[in-house]
Amino acid sequence: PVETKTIAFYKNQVGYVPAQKKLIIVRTDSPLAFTVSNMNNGETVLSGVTSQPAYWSLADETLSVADVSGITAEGQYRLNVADSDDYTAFKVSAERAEALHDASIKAYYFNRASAALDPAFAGKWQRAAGHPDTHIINLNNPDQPLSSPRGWYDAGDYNKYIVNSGISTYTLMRAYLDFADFYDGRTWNIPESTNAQPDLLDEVSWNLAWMLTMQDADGGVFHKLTTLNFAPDVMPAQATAQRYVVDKGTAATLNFAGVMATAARVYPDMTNTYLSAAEEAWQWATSHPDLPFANPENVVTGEYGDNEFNDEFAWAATELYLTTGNQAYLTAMDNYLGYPSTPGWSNTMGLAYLSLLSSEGQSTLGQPRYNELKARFLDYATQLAERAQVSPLKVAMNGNDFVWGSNGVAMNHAMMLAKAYELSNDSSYLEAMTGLVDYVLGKNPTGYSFVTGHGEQTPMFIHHRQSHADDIAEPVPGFLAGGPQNGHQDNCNYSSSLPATSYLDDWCSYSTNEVTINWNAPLVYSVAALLNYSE
Ligand code: G3I
Ligand code: 9MR
Repeated sequence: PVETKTIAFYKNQVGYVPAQKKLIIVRTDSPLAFTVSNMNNGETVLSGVTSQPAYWSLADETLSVADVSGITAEGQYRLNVADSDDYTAFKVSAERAEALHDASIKAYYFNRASAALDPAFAGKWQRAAGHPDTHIINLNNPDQPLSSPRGWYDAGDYNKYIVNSGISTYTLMRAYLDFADFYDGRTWNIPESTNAQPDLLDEVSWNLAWMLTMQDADGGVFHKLTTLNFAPDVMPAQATAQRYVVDKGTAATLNFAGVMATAARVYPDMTNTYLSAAEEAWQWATSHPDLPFANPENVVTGEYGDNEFNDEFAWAATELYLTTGNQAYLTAMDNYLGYPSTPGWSNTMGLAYLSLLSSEGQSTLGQPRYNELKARFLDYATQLAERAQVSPLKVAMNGNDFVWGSNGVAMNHAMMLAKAYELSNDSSYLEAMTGLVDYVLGKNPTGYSFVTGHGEQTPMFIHHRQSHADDIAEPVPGFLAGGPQNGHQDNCNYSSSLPATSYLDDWCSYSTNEVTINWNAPLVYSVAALLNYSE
């Protein structure tokens, strides 16, 4: 600790939502008096002193907090600290948060497989169609090719992985179920915007259509549709290597069952199709209850391997129970349901709780069971909220959270906190959720707002093949970069080895600067919550 760092400000660079908590982090060794003025007329609107600074080991910085929540009028403001020329400007604007929300869901349109992106919808990111996926070889049964078009590319790569697709698809349907009024009539200029269905449901349908094709005749579901090696850094239309479906497995099949059973509730016109797909998948999984996926020798693409299936059984059983009311599924759910935790591609236990505690669950579970699950859920959310309260950065992230996709972890924590707030009206959950959204939008020590195109300093060189190969300076907008973590699995040249500051805005850095559908989905959910809830 010889080095004295200068003052720095970490803030939400997109704009604070008027009704929410507003914190600006000041890097300083001692508390500072501050004033906030309205940039429109120069009037001072708030003054105060930052909190007692605290040391954050994950970034090796000493941080203090300026609470500017008292400002609720939309506008542009400037925060000045005493005895210093340093200042920061910030915005209070629901409109900017709404634009961010719409961009983060529009990102799925930009990642559609088997579709040309028309300039009317994609603007300068227009592109030719890639990956028709009408002739896919089954690696285990080459004589039986299949057609498996549409769906979203997983990430910066062009493959389609059931496990990761499933959690993303569920999360977006959850957003619809929880904020239907917000989504009814809300459009973001996609080809289906003029039809009668909400854009969110149109976008999700694109992926459900693909997922259905991944179910084999016996009910089992292929783990992924992939090339043998990752594609070179070219546009979709130029990435023409043969694609394969690879091995059926327990995780993919149960994940598929959970998604399809949920879709049966969300799309009344399609209930029979989705529900029978879900029930056939469930049957297959009960006779193959322990079949983990691992890459075959000649396949090196994303593995999404998992060998712990209780959470997938719990989630699939839950959704099937909620959709059918069938007691056999309730029994299975009781067998497998453990304690809640933050969801991720390999851990779906939290998703079961989100459904059970939402309107579907309230109307299906008896009161005693509902209350018990709710208490468990709020216990978990309380741990997250306490984590935020003791954090010098006021963010519910601890050392274990800085893994590959740490920003996705942040947004999944935020989604859990949003549900906890909905269930309890306890503002500590809402504040912790807001703090996490602020965190990915710039209230962090890297200086980045991590959503492409939204903020003052945003990722320009995401590990996203389209963005890298398209000769357009700006990356495709609305994507959440993976975020800091110090695994350095790509061996790029990082200037920090600390968990919260190991981030590189470079194509090289697929371990911190790739984007994926499963990190954007809880961002969509959380920003919707931010716009819909207020204390
Ligand atoms: O399971 C171990 C755990 O036991 C250990 O304590 C921990 C310590 O680091 O590591 C855990 O394994 C991690 C694994 O994810 C499971 O969480 C690995 O370190 C970590 O490298 C691995 O990262 C995954 C990465 O693929 C590499 O497989 C990410 O979660 C996953 O989001 C990412 O997904 C990729 C796809 O493969 C391909 N498409 C792009 C996508 C995003 O980058
Ligand atoms: O581009 C690939 C990215 O989408 C994956 O998430 C990542 C991890 O599996 O792998 C990337 O591909 C790299 C490969 O693993 C190693 N050689 C360099 C590739 C990136 O240019």
